[in-house]
Amino acid sequence: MFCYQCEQTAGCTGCTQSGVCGKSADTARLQDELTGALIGLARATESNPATQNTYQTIIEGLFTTITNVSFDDDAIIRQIEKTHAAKEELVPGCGSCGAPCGKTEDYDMQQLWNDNEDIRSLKSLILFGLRGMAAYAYHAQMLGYQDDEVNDFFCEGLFKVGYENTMEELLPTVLKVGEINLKCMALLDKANTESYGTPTPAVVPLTVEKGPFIVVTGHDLKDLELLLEQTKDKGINIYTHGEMLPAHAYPKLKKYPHLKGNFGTAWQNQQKEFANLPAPALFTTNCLMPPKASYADRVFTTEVVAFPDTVHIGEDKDFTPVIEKALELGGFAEDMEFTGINGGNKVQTGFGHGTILSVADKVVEAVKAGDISHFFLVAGCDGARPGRNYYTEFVKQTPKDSIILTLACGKYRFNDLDLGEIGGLPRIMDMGQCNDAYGAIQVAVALADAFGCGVNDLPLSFVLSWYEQKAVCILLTLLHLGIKNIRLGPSLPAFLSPNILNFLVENYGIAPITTPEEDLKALLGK
Ligand code: FSO
Ligand code: SF4
Repeated sequence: MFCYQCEQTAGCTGCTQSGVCGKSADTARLQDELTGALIGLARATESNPATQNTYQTIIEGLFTTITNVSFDDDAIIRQIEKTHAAKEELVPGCGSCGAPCGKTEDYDMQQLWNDNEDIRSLKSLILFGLRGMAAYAYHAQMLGYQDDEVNDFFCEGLFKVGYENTMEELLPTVLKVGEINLKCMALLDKANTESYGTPTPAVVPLTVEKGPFIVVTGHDLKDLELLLEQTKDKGINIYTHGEMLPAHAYPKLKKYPHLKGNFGTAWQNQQKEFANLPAPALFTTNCLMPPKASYADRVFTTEVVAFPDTVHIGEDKDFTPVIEKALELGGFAEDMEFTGINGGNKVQTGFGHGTILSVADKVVEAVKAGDISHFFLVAGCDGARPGRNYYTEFVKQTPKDSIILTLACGKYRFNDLDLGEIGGLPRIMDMGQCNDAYGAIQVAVALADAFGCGVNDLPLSFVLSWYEQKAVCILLTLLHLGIKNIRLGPSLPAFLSPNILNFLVENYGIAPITTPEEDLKALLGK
């Protein structure tokens, strides 16, 4: 096997025996096969118009191959079959053609992994970016939102991964992933806010009340809504986990009185946090770690998330098995007070672009009056590798007159800290899930407009943490927008070849994180 798509890849170069994430060599091979089939399907759309089924199959297939989504070989095989069927729908009889033209065959991913390192690097950026973007497109689709340009670009991008071999073509496509991902995140933002209302600030307790409960993790708000509906008046409380925390800010979700609070921290702590939990956990997306035997019977998956021998909730979205498990386990006998990693007993969320921009005048005034000296976007994924406490220390050391905007699961490193307020706004503001990077971009652009300058001229620094492929598409969006001097950690992606890394350093000033002290000094220009 060969896989180097995430931050925890073996030896910082690539997993070759089995995945650090728990993915087996067989699963990795099947995921390559699936990707090769998707490239074949994308190629078939060159001369045959794609259908709704084509797009859906591509989006699902790409999402399936993201880190910590599917460990289930049977499910991946079904996805490969579905991809072949989608191609058959486009070009009937193609598979049994006596004079194969070679234009619709599955692509062999070994060609990519064994390619020249710069070509491989650019193609990896495109492929991994497309995988991340597919997750966002999938969530939007679940709420009934689609965009033709986004859908078509999945085909275009996959085609280039398979069949384009010049740096001149691949480099602009890398940036185009960022451009289209911005549209995709805008689509999901629209889908989320039109479906559930504009997020407003919410204080979320970390206490779990006595009695039966269900923990919901992942990014899919539709799944949470359906579960809230199905558990109404059943004496079961619902707690968010990981990337589901921002759900508490959406008016149409927080109206459910049994959506009580948040349990646990970021994904990499799940094996510890779920071990003794008297409740089931529902995974709506990544990041799923292989469940330990001690709690495997309490893990439920849905959508493309899958693990062998755990109960999967299918398209009918009948959560009865999860509900029955919650009632059977019964929850805690007494209220349990949990804390975040810094000892805080509550967290805040809901500072999306709607909220921040509604007080934009106040923010601009505070900057002009010298009450706010700097903004930091400290955002991205959490992970298991040592060194990620950099982000906790960084936030703790930021000047008292600075604001920290955050999003995605990396915030659990510091979101229970109380760093005080500036002009009635908390110094740490959680903008939402990783896809809400769209909101952070809106805020940055609005501030730049208000000050009559470019985003790079604002007193705003990007300090990002990455783990999996959604972080790749977001990074490409920031590059597409011309954002410079991003600090990236905890380590740089293994799929950046030295030449491609040089290109990013020279053109965008991307730099690896060092120490909080050094980076703060550099970013504040001291
Ligand atoms: Fe985290 Fe996992 Fe949102 Fe990712 S839970 S690591 S970037 O899936 O998607 O932030
Ligand atoms: Fe390794 Fe990450 Fe790939 Fe898993 S997803 S096999 S940990 S590189």
